[in-house]
Amino acid sequence: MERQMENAQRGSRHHLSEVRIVLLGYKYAGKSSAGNTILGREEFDLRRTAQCVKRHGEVAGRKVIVVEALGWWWNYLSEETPELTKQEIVSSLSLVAPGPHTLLLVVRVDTSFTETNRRSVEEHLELLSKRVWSHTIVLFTWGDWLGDRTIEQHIEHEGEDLQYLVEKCGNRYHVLNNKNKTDGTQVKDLLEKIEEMVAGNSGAHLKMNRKVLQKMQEKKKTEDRAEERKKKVIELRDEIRSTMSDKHHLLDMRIVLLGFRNAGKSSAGNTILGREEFDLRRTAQCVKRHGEVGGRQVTVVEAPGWWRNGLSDETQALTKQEIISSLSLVPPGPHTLLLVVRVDTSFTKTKRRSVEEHLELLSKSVWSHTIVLFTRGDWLGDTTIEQHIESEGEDLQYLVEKCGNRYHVLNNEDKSDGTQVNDLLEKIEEMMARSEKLPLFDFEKSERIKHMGQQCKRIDSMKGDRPKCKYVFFSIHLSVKMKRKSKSKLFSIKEQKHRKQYR
Ligand SMILES: Nc1nc2c(ncn2[C@@H]2O[C@H](COP(=O)(O)OP(=O)(O)OP(=O)(O)O)[C@@H](O)[C@H]2O)c(=O)[nH]1
Ligand SMILES: [Mg+2]
Repeated sequence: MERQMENAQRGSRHHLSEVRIVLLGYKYAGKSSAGNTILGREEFDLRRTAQCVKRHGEVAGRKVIVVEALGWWWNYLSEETPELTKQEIVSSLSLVAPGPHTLLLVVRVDTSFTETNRRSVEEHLELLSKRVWSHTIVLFTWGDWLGDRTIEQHIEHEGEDLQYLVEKCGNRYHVLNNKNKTDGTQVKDLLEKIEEMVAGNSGAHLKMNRKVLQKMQEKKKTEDRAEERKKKVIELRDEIRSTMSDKHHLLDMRIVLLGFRNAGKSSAGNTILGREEFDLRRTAQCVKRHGEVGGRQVTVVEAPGWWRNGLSDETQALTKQEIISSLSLVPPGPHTLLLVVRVDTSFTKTKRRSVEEHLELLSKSVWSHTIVLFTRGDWLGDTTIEQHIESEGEDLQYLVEKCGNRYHVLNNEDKSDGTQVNDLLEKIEEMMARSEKLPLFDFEKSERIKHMGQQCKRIDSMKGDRPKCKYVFFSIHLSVKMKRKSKSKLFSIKEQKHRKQYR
C-alpha cells in the first residue's frame, strides 16, 4: 500500500504525455514480445525482421512510441556484426525524432550472462553514443522463469558481468513477464521508472550525435551504390544471355560447395537438390549427392569447412586433403565452385585471406569458375544483397569482384521458392558460356592434377590403400603450397588473438 502511494506520487510528479522508447538487444532476447507487453497488443511480429519496426499506442494515459531495433547475435562483438545491421541499429534513433527518452536493453533471465555477452552489449550500444548509459534501463524478459527468486537475487547470483552492466545503467532495471499480458502493473511500473530516469536527466532525451548522423548518411550512399551494382550485374547478364544458345544449356551439372564451417553448405546443397540429401551434422569427409533439378542432372559435392577466421596453415591437413579431393569426386571436374558465405556475419580482412588461401589450395585460376553463394538470405529481409555487399566494405567487394561479380543469395529456410535455385543454375550456365570453357580442373587436361593423379595411381597399385594414396596426392600438392605460404606465418599478434576469440 505504502509502495503504491509512493509510486502514485512519483508518477504524477514526472508524468510525460509522450514516451519514446527504443528496444535494443541481441536476437531472440524478447524485444518484440516486450514491445507487445508494453503496448498491450500484438503489434510486433515475433518473426525476425531485417528492419527497425515502429509502433505506438495509448498506455496508462500516455502516448507511447516503441521502436524495435534490429538484434545482433548474442555472442558477437560489434566487429562480427554486418555493417548493414549496425546501420539499421543506429537508424532506430531517427524513427523517434527528436530522440528516445529511453533505451530498453533487453536481456533474458533464463540464460547466463557471460563476459562476451557484456562486451557484445556494450559495443553495440555504444554504436549510438558513449552517453547511452544514462538513458538506458536493463529490461529483463522471461520473468516467469524466475519463480520465487527475486530479480536482485538473480543479478547477485549471475556474477560480475551482469552486475557491471546493471551498475553502468545507474542500477536501473525492470523485469517483464511477457507471458502475462493481464498484469498491467508491470508496464505501469516500467513507465514510471522511465519518467523518473528522464527527470534525473533534467527531461533530456538521447540526442543523435555526429557519429549517428554520419552512419545514416553512409546508409544512403550505400543504397545508391547498391543500385549501381545491381544495374551493372543485370546488364552483364543480359549481354551474356544474348549470346547464348541451346548448346550452353547444361543437362549435367557438377557443383562443389566450399566454405567456412557452419556457413550453410549442407543446407545450400539441400535447397539446390530440393530434398534433405545432406545431413546437417558436420562430417570430416566430402559428401556427394545427386538429383534432378529443373530438367538437369545435378551433382553436388560438399567439402568439409574450415574455421571462419583460420588461415590455411591452421587448417587440419586432413581437411585440406578433403578440400582438394572434392574435385576428383565430380570427374572430369566441377563446372562451378560455390563459395558459401553467410550474410549475417561481417566479412573481415582475415576472412578474406582465409577464403583466398583455402580456395587457392586448388588452383590460382579457381576464381574464374567461382560464384559467391550467400546463405541466410532471410536475414536480409527487404534489403538487397547489393546493399550488403556495398555496406560491408572493401574485403567483401574485393572477393565478389575476384569472382567476376558473380554472386547469388539463398534463403535455405524457404525450400518452396524454386526461383532462387533456377536463377542460380542459370548463373552457372552463364558463367560457363562466358568463359566458353570446359569444366575447371579437367583431370584429363590439367597437367598438374594429372601428374598428381598418376602419383596417386602408382601408390594405389603398390599398396591398394586409398587413404594413403589420397594423402600422398595431397602432400605432393601441399609441399609446393606450403613453401610458398611460409611467409603467411607472419600474422600480427592482434590478428591471432582475434581469430582465437571467435572460434
Ligand atoms: N535462417 C537460416 N538458417 C540457415 C540458412 N542456411 C543454413 N542455416 C542454418 O545454419 C546452420 C548451419 O548450416 P549447415 O548447412 O549445417 O552449414 P555447413 O556449412 O554445412 O556446416 P558444416 O558442414 O558443419 O561446416 C544450420 O542450423 C542451418 O539450419 C538460411 O538460409 N537461413
Ligand atoms: Mg555441412
